[in-house]
Amino acid sequence: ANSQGIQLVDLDEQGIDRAFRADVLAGLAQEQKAIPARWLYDDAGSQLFEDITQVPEYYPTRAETEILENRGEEFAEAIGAGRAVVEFGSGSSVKTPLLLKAIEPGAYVPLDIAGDFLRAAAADLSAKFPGLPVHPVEADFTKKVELPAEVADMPKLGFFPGSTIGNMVPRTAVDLLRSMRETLSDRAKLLIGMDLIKDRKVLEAAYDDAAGVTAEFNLNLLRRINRELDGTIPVDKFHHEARWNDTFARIEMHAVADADVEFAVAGQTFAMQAGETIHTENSHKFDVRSANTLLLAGHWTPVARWTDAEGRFSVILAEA
Ligand code: AVI
Repeated sequence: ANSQGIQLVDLDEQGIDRAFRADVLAGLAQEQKAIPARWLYDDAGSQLFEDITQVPEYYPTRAETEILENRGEEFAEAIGAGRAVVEFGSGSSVKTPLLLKAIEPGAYVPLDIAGDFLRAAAADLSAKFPGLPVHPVEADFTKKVELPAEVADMPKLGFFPGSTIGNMVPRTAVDLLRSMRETLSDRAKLLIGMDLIKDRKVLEAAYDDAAGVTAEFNLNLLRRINRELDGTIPVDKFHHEARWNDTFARIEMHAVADADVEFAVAGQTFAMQAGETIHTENSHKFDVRSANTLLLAGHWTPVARWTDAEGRFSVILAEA
């Protein structure tokens, strides 16, 4: 199974990321080859994801932004003022200000594993909201995080936009939601973005745009393996595929071999037959019930829900 965990970087004597190597070697040894999606996001991959959010077929970013832009008054009423907003993952430059503008927060606490993104996001927000106390925390939020003493007495609002929860298989998603619940403690609320099940053609197009940006994003993982793990994967003999898996209600990204290929990675050899794939990402989609069930399993009670005008994406408010 593919999942998106987070770990601090641990380099060996050659400067190779041990966790990356272990995940890739284990994933390529499986019958259905699979590499955890978190490895898509090196510098090139992160930039390509930013580019994806701009392609016409990829609606989630625009749909969620529309909700955050238009429903500010309802957020303010449902959430209340004075909460410490704890954002899981470095704040995107657009979405976070929309929320902070709407709800009169008591403080802003961005959590991220990557210090650079974190400091940039914190500086950005401080400039936009001069009176707002900002307390960045560099941490792995898949586990309980100790929040700064300054926000100890404030009720918290967790913020997890983007439907990133959908990139995890349900058991990993449930673990994360429970960790968030622990981090945010009693009286907490959680505002979370969850993308919705829809026509499979729309979904498949969103993950296979005509300009080929998502294809580039996917195949960049193979290039990264070649760069960082001394790999010889013939990337030009692979193509990108976005598949709807109806059983698990998810889009899957695969890198499909166009011919029989052999290659080496970190000293080990692998063979694939034409048509065989490396599974590189899951993006689960939800309906009202599956979203609610996931939240409840994660120790959160859903209390309000908003969608964009076209009903493509949901933002859900839940209580501890
Ligand atoms: C980051 N995540 C929510 C994106 C998604 O829609 O699952 C990643 C992505 N993969 C391909 N396109 C976008």
